[in-house]
Amino acid sequence: MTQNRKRVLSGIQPSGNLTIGNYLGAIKQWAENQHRFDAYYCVVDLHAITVEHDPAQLREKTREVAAIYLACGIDPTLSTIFVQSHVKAHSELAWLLTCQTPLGWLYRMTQFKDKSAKQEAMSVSTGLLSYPVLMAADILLYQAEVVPVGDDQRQHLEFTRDLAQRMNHLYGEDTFTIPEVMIPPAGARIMGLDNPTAKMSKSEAAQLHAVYILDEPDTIRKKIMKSVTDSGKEIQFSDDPSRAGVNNLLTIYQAFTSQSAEAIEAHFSTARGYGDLKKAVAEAVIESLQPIQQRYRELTEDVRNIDDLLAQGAEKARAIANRTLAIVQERMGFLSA
Ligand code: AQP
Repeated sequence: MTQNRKRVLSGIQPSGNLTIGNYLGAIKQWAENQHRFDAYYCVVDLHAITVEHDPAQLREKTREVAAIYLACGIDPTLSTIFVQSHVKAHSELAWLLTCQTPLGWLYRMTQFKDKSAKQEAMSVSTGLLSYPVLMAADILLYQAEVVPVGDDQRQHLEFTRDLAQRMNHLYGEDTFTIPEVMIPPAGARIMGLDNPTAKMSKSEAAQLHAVYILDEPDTIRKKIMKSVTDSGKEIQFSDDPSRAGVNNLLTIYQAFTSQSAEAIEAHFSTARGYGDLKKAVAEAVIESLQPIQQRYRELTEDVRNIDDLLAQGAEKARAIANRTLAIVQERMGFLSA
């Protein structure tokens, strides 16, 4: 059965509480499309140590992210869910690819520039710079044809394609499948509620920055009611940066309700102001997250089930990843063990 379906791979770092950005940009489209694909979804824990991290929190968040995948509807009978570090081939292929990656390609990456700018220059880890190489290894190991991600990962996907092409040129055109990016039609870039010109991120510490998937309804209401808008009152989609707050709220509403932009603008044309918009957005978010949160609570009553699923997922992933790694090692000139 799986032979006819395209292979997809994607993952999220357990680097904090998952946001509605992570849900709308990534997990929602994974769940919606899993029937169409031979799908592999991993918790990319090795990526989470590219910035300062707490070991106990990493352990806790790795399991939490896996439970959120399941709670959001990723069905382990259709999709393979696993933890990146459980499949050693990710680290091994990453080294082989690192040695073929020009430094200039890495210095160009926007995410590296943004994240390194927030740290003391001398304490920025080499891992943060080579993050895209590990991400390329994640994807290429599975010969993934499609990678469903949010808009911020577009550049890393381009990097992966360039690196795969370089490897194919050096070691044979059939070494790696060249993956395509898949970006959702709505919710591909959710912005911070406190600063609608910056992407909503799970690692951003400000209290009013993000709505988390596991936030209580009252917290969601509070955060959305306090979100930054502007001094106008028109409730319309807009790419004018001064109207980014309202545009972001409308985008969140659209992604959660699946209505067209025209229907949404018509719906809010009689609203009395941004207060009405915020209330409606908060209720749409709360209503959509409620069944996910309920399922999450049930799933985490016994974490052994989650650990068992992750062990099965890793075993299945390992078989594919090791096959690709062996081919690359052989083509690069390593003696087989
Ligand atoms: N704001 C967002 N809007 C839409 N999609 C988003 N994604 C992240 N933020 C948004 C998508 O979620 C997946 C998570 O990727 P990641 O955890 O590997 O890293 P990231 O893209 O850097 O996400 P964060 O939340 O900003 O994490 P931190 O703060 O740890 O760096 C990807 O598919 C991403 O596109």
